[in-house]
Amino acid sequence: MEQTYVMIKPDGVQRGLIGEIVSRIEQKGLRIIAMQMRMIANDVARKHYAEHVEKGFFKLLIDFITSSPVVCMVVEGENAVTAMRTMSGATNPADASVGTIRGDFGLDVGRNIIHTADSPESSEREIAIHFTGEELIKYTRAEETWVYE
Ligand code: DAT
Ligand code: MG
Repeated sequence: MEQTYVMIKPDGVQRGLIGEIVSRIEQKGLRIIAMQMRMIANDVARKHYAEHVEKGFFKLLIDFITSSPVVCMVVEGENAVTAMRTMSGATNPADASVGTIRGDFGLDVGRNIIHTADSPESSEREIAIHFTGEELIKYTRAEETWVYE
């Protein structure tokens, strides 16, 4: 089982998409093993987006992600990283396929609703930034024998 870090961004929360997004994750068969609404502190945001520090959009990105509550999650399942990236869609909602979260609900790259880690290594790094080990809850969902062969 793989774990991935997922975050409903301020626009997703403000637009009332928490339920829709959580519902899609549940319906996919993935297991949410940690979830909390938070205000992201500036230093946490800078750590989270460290790979983009040199980009022209970095300041806007940090201002945006710290502007309003986000919902932080750890999601577990077989190939969870790829599954969540596929469900989220392309970075720019203009390029994201219909049926993806960004494709269905977004229009602007700076308001793309959801963050999902881009690799198992990024996942591990991001989970450690946002959660402690004790906050990750070990359990199985009753339906999992009907999700996995
Ligand atoms: P992703 O969120 O798909 O992993 P990323 O890591 O390349 O994409 O970028 C992180 C976020 O930064 C992205 O979700 C939205 C913002 N961003 C990326 N490229 C941008 C651009 N060209 N202009 C403005 N914001 C951008
Ligand atoms: Mg990224």
